[in-house]
Amino acid sequence: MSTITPPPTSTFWETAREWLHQRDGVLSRELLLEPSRFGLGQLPSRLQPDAVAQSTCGFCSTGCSLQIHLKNGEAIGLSPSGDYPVNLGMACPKGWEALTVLDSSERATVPLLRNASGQLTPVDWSTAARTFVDGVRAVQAQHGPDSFAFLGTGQMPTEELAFYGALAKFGLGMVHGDANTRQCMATSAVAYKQAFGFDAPPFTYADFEQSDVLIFIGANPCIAHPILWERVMRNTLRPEIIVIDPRRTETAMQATQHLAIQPKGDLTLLYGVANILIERGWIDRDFLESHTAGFEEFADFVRDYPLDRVVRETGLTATEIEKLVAAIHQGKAVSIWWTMGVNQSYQGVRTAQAIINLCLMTGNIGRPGTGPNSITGQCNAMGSRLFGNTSSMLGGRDFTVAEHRREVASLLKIDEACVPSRSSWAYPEILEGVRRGEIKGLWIVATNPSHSWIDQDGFAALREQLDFLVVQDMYATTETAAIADLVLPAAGWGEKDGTFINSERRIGVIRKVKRAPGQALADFAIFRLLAEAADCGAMFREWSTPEAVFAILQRLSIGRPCDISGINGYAMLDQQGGIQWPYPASSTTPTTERRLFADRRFFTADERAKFLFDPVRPLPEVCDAEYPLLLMTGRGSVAQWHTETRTRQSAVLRKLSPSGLALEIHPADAAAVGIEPQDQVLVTSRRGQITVTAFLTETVGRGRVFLPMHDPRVNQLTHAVFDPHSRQPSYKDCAVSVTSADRAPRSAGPDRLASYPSKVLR
Ligand SMILES: Nc1nc2c(c(=O)[nH]1)N[C@H]1C(S)=C(S)[C@@H](COP(=O)(O)OP(=O)(O)OC[C@H]3O[C@@H](n4cnc5c(=O)[nH]c(N)nc54)[C@H](O)[C@@H]3O)O[C@H]1N2
Ligand SMILES: Nc1nc2c(c(=O)[nH]1)N[C@H]1C(S)=C(S)[C@@H](COP(=O)(O)OP(=O)(O)OC[C@H]3O[C@@H](n4cnc5c(=O)[nH]c(N)nc54)[C@H](O)[C@@H]3O)O[C@H]1N2
Ligand code: SF4
Ligand SMILES: [Mo]
Repeated sequence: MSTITPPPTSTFWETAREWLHQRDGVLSRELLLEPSRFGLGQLPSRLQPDAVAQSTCGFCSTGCSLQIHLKNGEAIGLSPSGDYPVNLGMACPKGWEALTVLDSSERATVPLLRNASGQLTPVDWSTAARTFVDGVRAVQAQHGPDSFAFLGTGQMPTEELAFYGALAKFGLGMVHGDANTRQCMATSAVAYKQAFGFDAPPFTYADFEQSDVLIFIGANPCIAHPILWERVMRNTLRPEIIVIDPRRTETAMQATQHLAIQPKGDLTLLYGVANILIERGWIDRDFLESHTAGFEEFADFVRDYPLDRVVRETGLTATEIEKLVAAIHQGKAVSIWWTMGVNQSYQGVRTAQAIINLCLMTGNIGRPGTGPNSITGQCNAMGSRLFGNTSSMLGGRDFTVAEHRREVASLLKIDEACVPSRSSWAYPEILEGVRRGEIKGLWIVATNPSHSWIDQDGFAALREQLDFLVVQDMYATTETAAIADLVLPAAGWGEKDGTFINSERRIGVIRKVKRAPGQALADFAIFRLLAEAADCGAMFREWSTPEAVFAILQRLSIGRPCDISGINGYAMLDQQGGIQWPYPASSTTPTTERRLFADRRFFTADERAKFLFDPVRPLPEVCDAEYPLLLMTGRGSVAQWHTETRTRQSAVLRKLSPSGLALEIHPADAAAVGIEPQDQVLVTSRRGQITVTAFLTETVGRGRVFLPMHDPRVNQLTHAVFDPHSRQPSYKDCAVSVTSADRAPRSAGPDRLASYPSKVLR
């Protein structure tokens, strides 16, 4: 029997508990589509709200709007907004639980400083701020101004991200800073930037309903973006839905075609498909000639990818490939959607561009239901890409361009000398800098790399190299907070104001509907405090509230592709159900849905989209007799969020999650080494060894295994290899062996620091 204790705030919990008993924890579509049948969103009469606030969900990039029911200004429950153009009255379990996860004994409620005996002990905010500034200054004085770096996130409001990046670089003189979006969206950002001249995902969610052929590559939206999948289910065109994924995922099971491709076979497949389309003349010549560059070279190049090679290298049959080609040719509106199966790869950028190339060749761009469409991951990944001030400067500018530095300095009324003229190192380069002893201090905000970074033991070893590690998080118990010198307690979603930008470029407002616990402060307030302590408060005088910063960002966006100067404050965002960028001052009537490139003009100098390509590379770690299986990692269930600092706080989400860590392995591969269902097995890679439960399933395919990323041990196995253009980690392809835990020898484990050097393929 379940032991869920329903929080006293809404009837949802009673209902959910009942439902969980009946359904044994399986997510049901009815819950999403007909919440009222389950009594969701209805509060007991004693708790009737006296007001309602709209707030965009703080988990995934879908950007659902939630109605927060308030009593005396405090949240007492929530329900999905019915009239918001994104979720149309639906929310997944994480959204329903967004308030619950805030109440937890694991919250960071007071600043913590490591004392002489190595214990993290409470200090007041003024001591914390002084320690922070002294620590940064001491490292910079001893090792040079570049020796303190910062690592941020796609999970804070845009206003906070901009403040973080501006304070770190312009106020504190840091040069190197990156965000956890490197783990996630860097590939798409670079692919779009190179091909279109700007990091510009072109689609709008209505495209899910307007396509007659939808292709999902390396994406499992049933688990990772369930409300977007519901949008697909609303498509009335009887669409062809094609899923390209080595595993027969929840999404693949609902598709009309599933191509169970060999891991990392995508680039070969996409080149092969392009080759056939070109050979048969199934291309849009007019579009190619007027609006693109580099097609002829591309057509020459893909001749190296004939059908027999593609069959050999992808594990797919000629019939499967032909069927895919025919679907693309026959479709009136073909859209291709991708996420981490593409992005997290040593050749991710070229794979994403191979998708872009296919859409350009066939004229599937700028029209309803089309597009090469990268779905983002975290709630504000897009905000971090445009305004994070890390690898690109505010508004998608370039630190190395003098004119861009002048613009930003003059718009912010700061001395141009404060703006670094060098680009930042990317995340893996910053960690390489730590290994080499060039980076001696790190300020980590709203990310938990001790769990999530690739080759995590390598990351742990780097800790010893740092003089000063500051972690700013909602929870004091994260694996990264546990190794910090200073922990700054932060308010989370629901406890502060700001805006997020979702996958379809829609800017939505988040609202403070609860007080943060103890002395925790909004990251915004922390940045203001630290700016004052560092004597650069004057630089940020105008950055007084999130909405004031939104106005600054609007100013910074003028004339950029992401121009949002026409938005009239948060009130207009609320009234319109969010607004997609661009929305320049010249726009007068906001429309609910807008896509890019309807005018076929791209952001490159000649306004043409570029064909970009490179030969396919072999897997960096090939399976051999010692490590015969390829390990893929990814999302495990709809109820688990990354390192689970947030989702594990909810009894309902815990109940909806699998208990323990299970390895998906094909029954034939299991039988070959004598493994039975539910056996304890050792999974060993060249970097580490962990014990997990075997889950025998044919869905994973022969020769490969899968582990969900939500357990901190999984990244002890992964292999630190990166895409050369985006520097994104290749999380889904390392060689492992699987043996029975009773019989196999345990590995002693390598010397972590010696083995760390990251392998960026050139
Ligand atoms: N419940 C839940 N939802 C989430 C998140 C979460 O943690 N939990 N995280 C959010 C974030 S930040 C992100 S980035 C998204 C991620 O969303 P997704 O990208 O959909 O999730 P993943 O499971 O990482 O990877 C997707 C699929 O890639 C497949 N794959 C692996 N290797 C290959 C390959 O070589 N080729 C192909 N074609 N496919 C491959 C895997 O089998 C997997 O099914 O989810 C977001 N939504
Ligand atoms: N093996 C493997 N590893 C992976 C992946 C994979 O597929 N396989 N996926 C990668 C991807 S796509 C991603 S996006 C990353 C995610 O990796 P992480 O970013 O490390 O994961 P989260 O658990 O989301 O960590 C976010 C942290 O921010 C805190 N937080 C939340 N809101 C706030 C806030 O408003 N302020 C502050 N200060 N803190 C806040 C949370 O408590 C949490 O500790 O993992 C990557 N790692
Ligand atoms: S789909 Fe994403 S944005 Fe929507 S409720 Fe779930 S976690 Fe929140
Ligand atoms: Mo992500």
